[in-house]
Amino acid sequence: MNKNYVTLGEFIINNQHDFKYSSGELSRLINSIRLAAKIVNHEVNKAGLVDILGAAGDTNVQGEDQQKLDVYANDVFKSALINGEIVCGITSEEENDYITIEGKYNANDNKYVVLIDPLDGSSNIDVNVSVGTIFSIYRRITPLGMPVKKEDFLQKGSEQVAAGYIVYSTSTMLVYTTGNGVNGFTLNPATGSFYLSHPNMKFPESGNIFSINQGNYPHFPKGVKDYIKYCQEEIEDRPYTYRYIGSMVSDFHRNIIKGGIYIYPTSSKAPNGKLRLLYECNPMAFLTEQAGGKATNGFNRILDIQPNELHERSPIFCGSIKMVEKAESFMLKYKKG
Ligand code: P6P
Repeated sequence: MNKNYVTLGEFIINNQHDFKYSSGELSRLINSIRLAAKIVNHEVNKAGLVDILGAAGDTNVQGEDQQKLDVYANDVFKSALINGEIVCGITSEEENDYITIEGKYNANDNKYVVLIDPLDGSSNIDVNVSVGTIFSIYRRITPLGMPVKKEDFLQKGSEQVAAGYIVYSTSTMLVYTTGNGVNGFTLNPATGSFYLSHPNMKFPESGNIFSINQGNYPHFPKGVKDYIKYCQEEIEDRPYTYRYIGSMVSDFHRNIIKGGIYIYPTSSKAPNGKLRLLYECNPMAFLTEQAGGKATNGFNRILDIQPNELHERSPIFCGSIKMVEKAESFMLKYKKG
């Protein structure tokens, strides 16, 4: 059968053996996410047409203005995961604390927790630029039958059992890993099915695209400034191309296909960086490594970081391994202690 006609559902069934836990559970987890992605996609695609644009008049735990689609996407993914009867708890960028699932079936007997950024890059919504959803899945570490606890969510990224993103762009794609490589599925709006369009996605070992918000240049660490200057020199294969969409999922997706590096470093304005470790850096780092790339905080592997808080932030350098290593070499020059 032509690989392009393998649906996401068929792919999951064909690859059940890859998921080292109970077979049916992965299907139900990914199916819940797939359903939510289609519903959110429908709203994102018509955001300009209905009064769903603009801020919801509230701010999230990050203190960021919540766009109406942020709130909508959060509700859709929460409902799909809860009604899928497969998770025992959820952490979301849009929720102050983690969510336990009370009074719904015997949720405490479920084995999985999901952490999610329901709509990453949402500031792009009103200007019709691509946005995304990022998800991260762990097995709980507290006893079955009991309510989920914070430590179930504060696991190192290396403990993830699955992770992925949806990018809502010129086409809508779902890209995920269960630890056996990365596969990309494109939504056919005519049929409502996701089809395997990008099997076994791999970061090119090197590339010539760098993604970083250069508007923050004055506030960057010296090593980052030096790396940016390195990218801009007219030597060898440089200057590199500069691309920054303002949505990590979109920059990441371009980089995994073409080769490149995405950096959100610390700065004097953001001493721990901006991106959240649990539901942005960890899932994207898992995908990066599964696609043959590298993901660090400029010095250490993202997936080895022990989280202490649900919404803690981390700097991130991720993408083509040779580009990340070059950026790290500049960071190391100025490492204190
Ligand atoms: P800045 C979106 O808010 C996000 O979390 C990433 O998707 C994106 O790359 C970054 O922040 C943009 O942040 O500070 O450059 O506007």
